[in-house]
Amino acid sequence: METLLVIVVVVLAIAALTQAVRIFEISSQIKGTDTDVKVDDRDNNTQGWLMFLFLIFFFGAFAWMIIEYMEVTLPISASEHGVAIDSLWDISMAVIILAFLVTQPLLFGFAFMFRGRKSRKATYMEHNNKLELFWTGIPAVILAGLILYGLTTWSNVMNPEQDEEPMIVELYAKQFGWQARYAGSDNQLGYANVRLIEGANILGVDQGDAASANDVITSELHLPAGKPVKFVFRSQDVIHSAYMPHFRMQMNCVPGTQTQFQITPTVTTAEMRSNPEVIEKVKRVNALRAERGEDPWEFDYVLLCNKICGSAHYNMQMKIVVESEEDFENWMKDQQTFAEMM
Ligand SMILES: [Cu+2]
Repeated sequence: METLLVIVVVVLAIAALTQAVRIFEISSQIKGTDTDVKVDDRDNNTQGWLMFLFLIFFFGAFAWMIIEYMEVTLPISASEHGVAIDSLWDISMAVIILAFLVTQPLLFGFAFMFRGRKSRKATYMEHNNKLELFWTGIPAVILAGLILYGLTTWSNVMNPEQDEEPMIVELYAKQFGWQARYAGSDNQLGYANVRLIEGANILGVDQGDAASANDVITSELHLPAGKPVKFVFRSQDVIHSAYMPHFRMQMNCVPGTQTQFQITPTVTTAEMRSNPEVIEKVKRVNALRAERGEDPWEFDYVLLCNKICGSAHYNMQMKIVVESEEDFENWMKDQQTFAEMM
């Protein structure tokens, strides 16, 4: 709140100052006094050097940001398609950073090198087709390449090769939590509708549908590593967004319709916990938690909501456990089917 007030005060102060200058200019015009400031080489020098210093500050801030924040980025992708998403990200960032590193020294460097001087006269140039072609053509070709690459990646992610029948799991969103519904041994989800929600049947699963009897509803998401899983998303109330950062997956959950996303988890929770990057992250987080007297934290995959859906949105999450197929089967055996629950 305090920060907001400071920002408001600064913005208002700038606005007031701008208005004051305008009033001064208008009043001088009315009075007929000359407001043109005479610029000499000393002013040009000051401005030129300020441009140069800004360039150094800008690059320094850029370097600091990379050193300071690279360690809080996500660890390696825990899903098959995530590797392609990461390459797309890395290449896009490489192009953007390269453009930044080339254009900014040109912009501020030229402003410094060619700062005004009494002895120097600027060349008047009206138009140059070659230059226009150069600075329109190059970005157009690079952007078209990036867009094409992005579209191909997207299309491959959304239409994965079906060598194996994916396991069907429904992810059900409501303010403010998640529920998973496994399709059971028939791998077919029973029909469900928000109008059928009653008592313990919190997902509105149709008890009359034969496919619903062996569905399994859980509040923790367990996945076998190396097996494709197709998520079907439903929402009960508002638009939520199922976000699994470690698997590079996100899909909106929209009331009244179904959306879907297929992934293949590749790294088990235990393997990710022993990843050096994750070990470092856990150490850093736990050092901060210890300072506050909080219990240590252990790494877990999470499903988060990535749409601001209400007051407890920030805490709308579900634990994900990726394990061996055997461990998954054992866990599944302990779960109640929908028929047993009812
Ligand atoms: Cu939400």
